Amino acid sequence: MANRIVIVSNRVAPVNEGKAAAGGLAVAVLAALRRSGGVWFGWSGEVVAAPDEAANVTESGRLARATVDLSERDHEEYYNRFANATLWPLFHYRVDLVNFDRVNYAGYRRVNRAFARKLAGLLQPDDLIWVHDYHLIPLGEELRRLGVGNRIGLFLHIPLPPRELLATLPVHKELMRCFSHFDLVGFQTETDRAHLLDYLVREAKARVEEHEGGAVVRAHRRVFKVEAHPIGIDTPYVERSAARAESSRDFQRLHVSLADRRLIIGVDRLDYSKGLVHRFDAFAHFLRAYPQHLNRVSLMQIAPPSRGGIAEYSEIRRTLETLAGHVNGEFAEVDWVPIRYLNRSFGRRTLFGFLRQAQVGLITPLRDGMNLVAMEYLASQRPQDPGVLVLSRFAGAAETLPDALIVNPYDVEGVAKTIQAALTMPLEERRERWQSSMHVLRSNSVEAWYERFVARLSQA
Ligand code: ADQ
Repeated sequence: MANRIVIVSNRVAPVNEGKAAAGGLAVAVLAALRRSGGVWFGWSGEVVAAPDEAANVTESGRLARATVDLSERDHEEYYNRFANATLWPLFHYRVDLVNFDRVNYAGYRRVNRAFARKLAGLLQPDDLIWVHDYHLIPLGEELRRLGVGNRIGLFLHIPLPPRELLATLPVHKELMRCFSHFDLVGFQTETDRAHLLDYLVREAKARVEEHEGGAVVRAHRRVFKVEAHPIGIDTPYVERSAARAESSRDFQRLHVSLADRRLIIGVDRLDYSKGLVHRFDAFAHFLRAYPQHLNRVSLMQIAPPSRGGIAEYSEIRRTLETLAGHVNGEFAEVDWVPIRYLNRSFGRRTLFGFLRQAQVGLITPLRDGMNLVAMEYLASQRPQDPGVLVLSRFAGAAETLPDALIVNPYDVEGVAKTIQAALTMPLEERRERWQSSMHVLRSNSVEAWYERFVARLSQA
């Protein structure tokens, strides 16, 4: 019989996900857990005065959701400060934005310890435990301390930077040692995988043996595997939804408002890692360099605000508002604005319908673990007349989608030139590039990714 799977992530998706607002990951995890039976453990999303000592477990069929609340202080130190204002910028190569403080690190460790304690009581001996992301890097070590001998895997959804950047973190040795307590550590790309190996070899005297599909590492008296497992999307679902969206009211509203003008689209959480300032600059440069597109092309940037409690996020929001205002002030005409900037979320189908109408998907993060929107853009296209993906070389997706037009987001002139190339690309070339990218997306769906990781973990 297959082992029971225990997924651990910072947030447990609400049960109603799988419908309109859900991300592909939540849908894939829920579907797989329902099939194999399993537990999804993590934060409920609630901040309370005194969190309960035990997890709150609700079962539906073979799937159990086990959630814990956080105290105000935990939420601030673990989530806002150490995870999102220390590890997030550091792992996205933004050493300049890191604000290290030992109090927050202690809070991060304390919450990981509490998660381990509350999870341990729910475990059965054969469970496969799969931990997700940077919030929970110490969880493996904390579970081992409690005597948990199960197989435990970690998948990092965000990048891992090179050793010299990691070493700027005062507690890098302690933090990085945590990786060795997992049996399998998975990354989005070969680049991230190589960064961990290089770090461990040079800082922890690790011995590494390369095998097909990954490395076996000996470090800190432990043996574990380090592999690249790029995530995918639910490709057929996105294709279907985008096609169905054509009859929706939002789709028609956008279509009518464009009035035969062409559309470039960007969709990102409002985050400094997504390269939005450079993107707006590049678009302004494009309008100056190719004035034939004035009043002919708009950029629609959808960017719902995230992490409002962190100063850098309010700052990037202000910067972008000012910048969009400048660009629109310089170029707008009575019947046209160059940048349509929307700070809000949309249902997934609506979003895919918007992506379908854009001749160019402009996805130019300065650093990104993978970037699912790049894939969703491709899967949303009309097969007979697909648009062109312009993709940052610094998104993990660039490793899996070489047939996109790959750009350096810091090179605003280069990006402007590539937008022009995308808008003027002949149909035949667009189709060829799109088909070969779709081949990749169809063969690496989010289900395939999930099954592959679980299979590798069960062999680890
Ligand atoms: P994110 O940084 O959140 O994910 P991304 O991969 O682009 O980035 O995923 C965002 C998801 O949210 C997409 O599915 C997108 O459709 C959806 N979304 C974004 N804006 C939306 C809006 N306005 N309305 C509705 N939906 C919206 C992290 C890492 C990534 C990695 C993923 C998965 O930072 O690099 O690809 O995890 O591993």
